[in-house]
Amino acid sequence: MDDLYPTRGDYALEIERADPIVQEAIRGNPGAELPAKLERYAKDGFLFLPELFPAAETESLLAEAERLRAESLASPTAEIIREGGDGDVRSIFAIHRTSKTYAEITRDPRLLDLVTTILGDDVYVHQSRINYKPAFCGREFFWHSDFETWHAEDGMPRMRAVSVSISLTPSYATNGPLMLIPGSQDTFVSCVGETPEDHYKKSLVKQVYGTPDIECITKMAIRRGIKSPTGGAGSVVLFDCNTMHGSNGNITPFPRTNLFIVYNAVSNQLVKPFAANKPRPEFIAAREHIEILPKRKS
Ligand code: 6CS
Ligand code: FE
Repeated sequence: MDDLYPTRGDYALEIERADPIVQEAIRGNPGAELPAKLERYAKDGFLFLPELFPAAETESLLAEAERLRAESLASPTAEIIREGGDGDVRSIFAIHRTSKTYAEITRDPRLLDLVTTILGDDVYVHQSRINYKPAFCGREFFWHSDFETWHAEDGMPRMRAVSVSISLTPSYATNGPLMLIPGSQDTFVSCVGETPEDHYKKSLVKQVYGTPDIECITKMAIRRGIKSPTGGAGSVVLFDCNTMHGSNGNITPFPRTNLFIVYNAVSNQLVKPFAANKPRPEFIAAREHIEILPKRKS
């Protein structure tokens, strides 16, 4: 298969995106006006939906995250990523497969309607995780494009995936909320350096390979700015797989917990990794467990 987005070589390249951000059928149809929300998504590479989920629902989603955290400390599995290897729980993966509550939320029409409209295809869950960023000691996520990693290490061919981040706690400017560079989704920035063996064991704690060089991030941030949506628990950020993003650590007394679901177009299923020796495990990147999610009957 052609590699439209070469990465992890000796030089940093900037490649113009070859894939639509919002499906051609909507964008290319001059008669149909792109709904304002999707217009914004296409332009910025993300969309903020304040308090999409009401408090009662968000509380039960947060309770489930706390239950999984306690359970994971009692019986550790590969799906659990801890700070520094044995510290606080940083992330738990594949939660749509281990939790009934989260399996249901991945099928929620409030998310699926938007995602399937954006991608113009049936979708399945490529990755799911909870990111805990505990009070006082939550660590940062350095700048990256998710697609760069998914392409290089998982073999995702094209930019046809959407990430959904649901805040289970309020996001303040101070507790390490998601930061995004609007418009960055239009350019693929390749990353320098060959992927090490079993890279995920380190990258999920602290990512070094698969992050663009700082000159490039500086240039992008000066030109385009940095946005950081904040709001109550239950708020959602929908973002394109190539939007440059990251987040600061959390030294406040207020934890920042979020549920992260990645939807991929079924036509964009994984092939061999484009820049790694072997694919990452199924709990990080779905290859066999492909369940097409039901669209709402209209
Ligand atoms: O590895 C992944 O799939 C995701 N996690 C990290 C820390 N970086 C790339 C991507 O967002
Ligand atoms: Fe990311």
